[in-house]
Amino acid sequence: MELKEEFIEKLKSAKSIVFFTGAGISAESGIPTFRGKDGIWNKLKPEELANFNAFLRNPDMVWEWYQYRRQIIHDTKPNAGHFAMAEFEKYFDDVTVVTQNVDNLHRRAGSSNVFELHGNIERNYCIDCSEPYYIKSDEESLPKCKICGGLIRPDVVWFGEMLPQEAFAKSEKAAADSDICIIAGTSAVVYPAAYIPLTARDAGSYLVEINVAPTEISGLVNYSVRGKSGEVVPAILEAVKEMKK
Ligand code: BJW
Ligand code: ZN
Repeated sequence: MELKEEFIEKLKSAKSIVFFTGAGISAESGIPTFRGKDGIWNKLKPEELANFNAFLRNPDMVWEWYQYRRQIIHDTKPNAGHFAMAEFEKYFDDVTVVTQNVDNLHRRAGSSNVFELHGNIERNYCIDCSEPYYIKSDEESLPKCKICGGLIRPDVVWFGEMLPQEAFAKSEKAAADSDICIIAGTSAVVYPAAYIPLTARDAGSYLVEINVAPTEISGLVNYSVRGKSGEVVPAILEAVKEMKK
């Protein structure tokens, strides 16, 4: 794959790389995206599932939806895009993955510096006393807290909820300090997460977008690559290996 010469030059001098990822990076692992052609929200409404009031109105339905998604995630593996991002750590001083995904696939692929802005579907906690709760299987029906009897919810960030503040602050810093910010597989419409690449850009970082379709951010990046992240990220890694020989 032919990469833009300007990007190759940036890669040669870069010390710090930030990957900002979304659901599209996991699409090739078989996990559906939210929006777009095959997005789950073409069929299900986010406001009926991804907010706290929806959970209170119908906790069993929301829980069942998360259990269904956990099953898909457990049965899948990271793909070439996740693995290639993890391998960047061999070639650059600072590599940070800032992800909106809750699927844990970056860590499973070996990335060591991962900030999860929208939580992690493998964790749960009590809505009343915040006690963490570990589910035994993807089939378990909605559990109650052993301490206070409260409802157990997934540890993900729903609409109207705050993002984990420390992870967000560290992501902003990594973005501001980065030489290159690679935005992969996100529609970049959900805020405040979508501020991360903008923070990088304002601080002078070189922005590269990898997506199968144009997005909100395409007009703002230095280099837009149309393609699957599972193919484009490994191609960039190959170029890096070549130049570091
Ligand atoms: C491929 C590919 C391949 C496919 N290769 N590419 C400012 C302006 C407007 C609105 C707001 C604003 N600030 C806040 C808001 C409100 C709201 C928001 O952003 N709404 C907009 C949608 C309008 N934000 C919030 O509510 C946030 N909280 C907040 O603001 O709190 C404020 C507050 C203040 C004070 C007190 C309290 C609160 C929280 C947002 C939480 C988002 N949560 C979700 C669900 C997580 C749990 C779960 O998984 O169930 O996070 S929503 C969903 O969208 C999920 C994702 O992480 C997120 C982003 O989606 P993503 O990853 O970009 O996926 P897609 O599907 O959109 O895109 C996939 C892309 O991949 C596409 O572009 C494809 O083309 C591409 N693709 N295959 C490469 N192989
Ligand atoms: Zn409790």
